[in-house]
Amino acid sequence: AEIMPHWLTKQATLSPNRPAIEMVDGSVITFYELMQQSKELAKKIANYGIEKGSHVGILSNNNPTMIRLVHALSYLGAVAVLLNTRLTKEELNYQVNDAKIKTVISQDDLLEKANQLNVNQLIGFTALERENPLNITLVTEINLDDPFTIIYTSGTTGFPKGVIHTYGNHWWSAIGSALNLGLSEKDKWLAVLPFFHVGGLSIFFKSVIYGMPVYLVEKFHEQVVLDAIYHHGVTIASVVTVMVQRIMHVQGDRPFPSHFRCMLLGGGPAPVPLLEKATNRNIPVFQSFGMTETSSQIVTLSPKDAFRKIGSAGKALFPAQIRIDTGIPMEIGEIYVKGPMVTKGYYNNPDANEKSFQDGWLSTGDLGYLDEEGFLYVVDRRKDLIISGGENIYPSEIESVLSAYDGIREVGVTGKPDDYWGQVPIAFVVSDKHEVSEEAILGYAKKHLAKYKLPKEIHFVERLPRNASNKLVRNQLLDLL
Ligand code: S0N
Ligand code: AMP
Ligand code: MG
Ligand code: MG
Repeated sequence: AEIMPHWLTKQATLSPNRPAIEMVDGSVITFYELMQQSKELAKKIANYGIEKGSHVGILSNNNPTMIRLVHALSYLGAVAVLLNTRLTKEELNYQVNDAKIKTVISQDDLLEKANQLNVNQLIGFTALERENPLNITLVTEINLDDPFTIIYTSGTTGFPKGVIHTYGNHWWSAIGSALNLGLSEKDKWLAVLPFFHVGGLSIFFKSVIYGMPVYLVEKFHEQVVLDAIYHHGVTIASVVTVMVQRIMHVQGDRPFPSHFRCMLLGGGPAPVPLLEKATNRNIPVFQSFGMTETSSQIVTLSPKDAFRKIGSAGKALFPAQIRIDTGIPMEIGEIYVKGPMVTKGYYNNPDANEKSFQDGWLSTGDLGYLDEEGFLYVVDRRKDLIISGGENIYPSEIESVLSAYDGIREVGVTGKPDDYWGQVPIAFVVSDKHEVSEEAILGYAKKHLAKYKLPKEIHFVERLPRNASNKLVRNQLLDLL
């Protein structure tokens, strides 16, 4: 086992007075304060019987307490299961049950939703703060093989899978990123992506490992991001495509200050016209390919290659490898990845683990090719996956909800290109005997599905495209329009 000192404790001794977290209201938390606050919180959480190996659900939108909580759980050796706050109680309960979560800690504003979860203990942030700290011994060393976080990612079958990240996965993700992007004394990383996804969360592990301040934004707003870049010294920002579009729209012709050196773009495909516009405007967009399973970026394209290789996601980070199953340059095949930032597996899911790993390589399900110089081009996503504004949706999740609705005989869902979100889900319905209305279907669906998964259009059709074995052919659905 590989043992190292607890990251936050270490950084608090190396750079106690350096800002760890800066907030929009001007307040600052230093590394020493972050350590003290996280340890204090750990001792309060210990009142609830949380100990090494416990799975604790966190239901929170972006805020500093959420980050203290993740560090606090590491001081107990417990595992943080990050829950997507956009999900319905039904979707959350699937994850709560699957991850065997007994305790959820929730932001006060989300307690109404959290109250509907099947857990033994529900603790609000304020209630937790009011506890007396227990006098217990906290973790001083990290074992890189131990699990640290679990984040669910949607699966083809319609059921999400819990991706386990060890400390080692996060460590190597942070190291691989620094070896690729470089690291400067002046760096300050903008955290505006949701922290319940790995792209947002990983920024805070980079922060403690590098000794780098994070500028924490609780809710995405174009102007707040622009202010952070122009006036608060942000040098790197992690974003998804819709954020870049919205930022560029409000930015207008003003060039970015020269200290802003990297806009790390991930979470889905980037339209080539957007990349061209960014290149022409000197906006330092680094395209990347990554997934929950790879603990954030695993392939990245630097702006120096951006023009020459427009549309490519770049090359594998130093500790990582990519391979296309055909093995032939320019030939499209499935993308395989390997490296110490890649998850060792899904929680409690031997079937998925069996299917996804071959000789240490993770099969991504995505299709792409490598050019002669080894640059990756992603050409198509894993089976039927729809990505709307960086949130993933599988048609089967929507189909199984809608097909249970009285009056719907058959349903097929697919992604439709959308200028704003990239893609949105739309549904094709063969209705049963009596008439069903779009309103009624949506009213029903929203009880079961997160808002971003609700079909943006419902088309009533006579029949669905099916193949010889009567299987739905989703990629022919758009032809019905
Ligand atoms: C784009 C965001 C910010 C939009 O949310 P916004 O504007 O805050 O909306 P709300 O005010 O909450 O709601 C307004 C209405 O919009 C609907 N809505 C919200 N989001 C979506 C959506 N995605 N699709 C469709 N509809 C949406 C709301 O429902 C509401 O509707 P009404 O008005 O009807 O009530 C937000 O969506 C967002 O934050 N997206 C990003 C999610 C994300 O983080 N994705 C990445 C996940 N992947 C990874 O983490 C792995 C890759 C990775 O690590 C990475 C990714 C990016 C960058 C870097 C990295 C890296 O490698 O480090
Ligand atoms: P998630 O685990 O939710 O972050 O989703 C990861 C998925 O997003 C990948 O499996 C791809 O399907 C897609 N994706 C990520 N990066 C890119 C990219 N550069 N181009 C196309 N698709 C991408
Ligand atoms: Mg995604
Ligand atoms: Mg998802």
